[in-house]
Amino acid sequence: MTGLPLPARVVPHGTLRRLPGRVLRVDAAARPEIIDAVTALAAAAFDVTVTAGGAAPDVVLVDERVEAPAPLGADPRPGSRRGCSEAYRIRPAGDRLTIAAGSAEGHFRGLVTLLGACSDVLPGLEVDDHPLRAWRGLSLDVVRRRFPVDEVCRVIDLLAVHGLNVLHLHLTDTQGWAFAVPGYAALADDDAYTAADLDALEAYAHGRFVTIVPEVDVPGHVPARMARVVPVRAGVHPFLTAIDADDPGVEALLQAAFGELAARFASPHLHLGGDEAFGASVEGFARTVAAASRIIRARGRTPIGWQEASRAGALAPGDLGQLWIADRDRLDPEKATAAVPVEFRALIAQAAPLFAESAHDAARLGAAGVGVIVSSSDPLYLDRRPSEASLDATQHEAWQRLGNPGYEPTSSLSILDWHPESQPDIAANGLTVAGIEAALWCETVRDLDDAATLLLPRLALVAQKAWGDADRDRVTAAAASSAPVWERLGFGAFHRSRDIFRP
Ligand code: TNX
Repeated sequence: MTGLPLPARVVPHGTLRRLPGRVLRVDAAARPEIIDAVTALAAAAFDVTVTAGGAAPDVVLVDERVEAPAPLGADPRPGSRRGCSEAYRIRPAGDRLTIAAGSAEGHFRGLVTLLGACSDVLPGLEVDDHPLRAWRGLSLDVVRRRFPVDEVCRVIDLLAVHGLNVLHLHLTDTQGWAFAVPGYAALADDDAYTAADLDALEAYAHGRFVTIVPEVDVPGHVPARMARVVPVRAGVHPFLTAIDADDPGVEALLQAAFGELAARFASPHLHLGGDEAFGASVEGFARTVAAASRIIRARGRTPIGWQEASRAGALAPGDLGQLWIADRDRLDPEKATAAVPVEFRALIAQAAPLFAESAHDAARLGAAGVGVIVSSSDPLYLDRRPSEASLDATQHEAWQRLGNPGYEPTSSLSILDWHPESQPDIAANGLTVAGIEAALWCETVRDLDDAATLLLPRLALVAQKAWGDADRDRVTAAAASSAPVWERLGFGAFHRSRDIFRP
């Protein structure tokens, strides 16, 4: 048995040889970038020591392109890797294994699959595998919870273990600003990531074949903090303010912020936000999203916006929109008004038309020829409580405060029954699914344990969906067997879902 995602085809052939001391010797001809990436990950996640070379390697990497269907969607990787296939093939050869792939990334994927199946013996695996989708991500809110750099690295390890390849960093929000922008010292929080921190994250992610896609969210969400350095159009509530590209200094700030992201990250895509800009006028919203898109394009990058960005009319074919508002989570103004304290009623009144408009975002994206990253709040928002959490005696207390109470809980396994292409707004508008991204919003997250409880096991199931559907019982068994890997990486507080960890 391998970990998750399960390969497209796997045939076990018994044991090939023992691996004394859990040492796996990979032939020296392998390129150093692969050995480096795998050695560190094997030690951190799999308790296996990978060494290069030796006279009788356990695994031989073969440079050979493996034929496989092209993955669906947008390629998130920086230019140098574009066109590389992640497909790989594992075969027993005598008492060792060969892994064939046409790229370092393919070899890396194959080795990770093998590590998930190794114990103190080398299994005789026959595997043929390739990802269904090119863009397989996690969006991480590092504003509501400022994860230290080493914790973000653990998240990157987790992505690499499960074959995910995008870490979308949500770097700005109402509560703060998570990175330093040169020339705007007053913007950043005290514990914001420095340029050196961002460089460290980028290098770490690159070494594990993960692309970091950074986001500065405009024109909503950010103004509370931006008011320190530029004029802000004020409202009756922090959520009802907005910045406007027409105001003095705003364009220069956008230049500096996106310029810094472009300087620190090689991602072909930069994210401009665009969601929930309740305080912006229609024109101000359009101006600001257009300015951000222009600035991103001028840096040779491609803009991504949350679905509401479609309303600015600034997204063009090849750009990406990110769908997040699931039908069942669309704001019901009557219900919401009844549920909130009086001082929030103005917010609901102002937000209601924008949420109503969200029903048309998908059609607008389709008409503009924009592909979609799918992060539908159902089932991809991991701050939704899993319904089986109510049965979880060990974590009962954590679930009292963890997760967004505004969302109806749903089963962790519901992810397995979801098909992005058949989601009504996507099917009805003939949208191209450019990728899928789970999202971890961190309003209720205090530490890495809380993050673990929300992330796992669901993120591993999302990874399976991104690589392709597989038999449900095998998927749940593989999820359960991943627990030691999560524990080693520091995610031991994962949710012990009864559907997976059967009592
Ligand atoms: C909506 S999704 C948000 C976030 C919240 C999240 C809570 C999106 C683009 N905006 O600011 O954290 O809901 O689930």
